[in-house]
Amino acid sequence: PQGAPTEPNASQLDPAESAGRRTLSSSPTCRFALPAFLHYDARGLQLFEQITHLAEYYLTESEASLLDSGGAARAIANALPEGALVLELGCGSMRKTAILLRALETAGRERGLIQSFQFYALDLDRGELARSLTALEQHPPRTAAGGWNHVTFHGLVGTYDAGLAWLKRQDTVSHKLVLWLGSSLGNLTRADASSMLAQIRACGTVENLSLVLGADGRNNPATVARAYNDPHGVSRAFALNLLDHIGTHLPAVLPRDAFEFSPVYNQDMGRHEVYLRANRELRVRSPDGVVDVTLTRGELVHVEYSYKWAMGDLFELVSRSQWQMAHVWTHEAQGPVKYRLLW
Ligand code: AVJ
Repeated sequence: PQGAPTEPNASQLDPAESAGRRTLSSSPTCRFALPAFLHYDARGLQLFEQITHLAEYYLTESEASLLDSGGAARAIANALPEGALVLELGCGSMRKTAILLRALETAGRERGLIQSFQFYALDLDRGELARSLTALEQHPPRTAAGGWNHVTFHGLVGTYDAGLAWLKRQDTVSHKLVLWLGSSLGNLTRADASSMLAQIRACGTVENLSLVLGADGRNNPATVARAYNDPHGVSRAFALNLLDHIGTHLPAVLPRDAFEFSPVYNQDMGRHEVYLRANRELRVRSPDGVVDVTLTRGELVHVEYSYKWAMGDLFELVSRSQWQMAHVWTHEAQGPVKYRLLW
């Protein structure tokens, strides 16, 4: 009767709103959600790669600098047993992974290792994976005469579950190192992150399995909001691409022109949230009739969480899922912005 507020919880809008970046202290009500992995078809991977080059998206650069000048890549490469299997979950373009792979190549040469490190890159799109792996293989470190001598490359197409089931079966290797970089764990709720770490833990023993985990900190809300809603519109295109991706499987079920990009940083929960907002009333029916719902005008469909982790919560997460932390590298170059690598 008084007219619906244009924004959920509009009274709780943060001052960052004045800069066009919304932050809220509680999540809007939402009846529908789609899994975040739907972002990552070939186009989605390319758009995400573009995001990682944006100055606003501070995560990639923070992690790269921990691996590189922070010395993480070198420390890990020096400690990794000869012939070890390295599996990267959700490898993307592997721009940061390349830093570690170059360190492995160098360590292999310096240590005079005979057996190569076996690098397995796991991601969802076969074409993008092949392209990224080929590009990486064609760029060995300058110090490696005649190409990569100490790293062998392999691709795996599939989900985390499939990749981890495969990893568990690899029981003849000297060591298994799992890379879960780029704050990918942020897409999982805190409870699911804990299950996922336990699931990785179950792929080996305390002696033969280790993990490198990249996690974004609970940074300044306006900084986070800008990272996920850049003025160039790449973040928006990345979110809306999910509709195109669904459209290739389910044509016209979720028409792209019926939705707007609606990102928000939820400061209390320490997570960025992305919704797609229906700009008109919309009946959504799957071809098999199993799904048949009507979205109201303005209704939100949740498509992504990006959780931010405070150090204390990370410690708790790690120990709850039966891991022991050997090292933490923290990036704090841009004042309050924190990003961590755990090993
Ligand atoms: C690839 C899941 C780590 O959540 O920060 C970037 C994806 N979404 N901008 C993130 C993403 C919007 C990214 N992860």
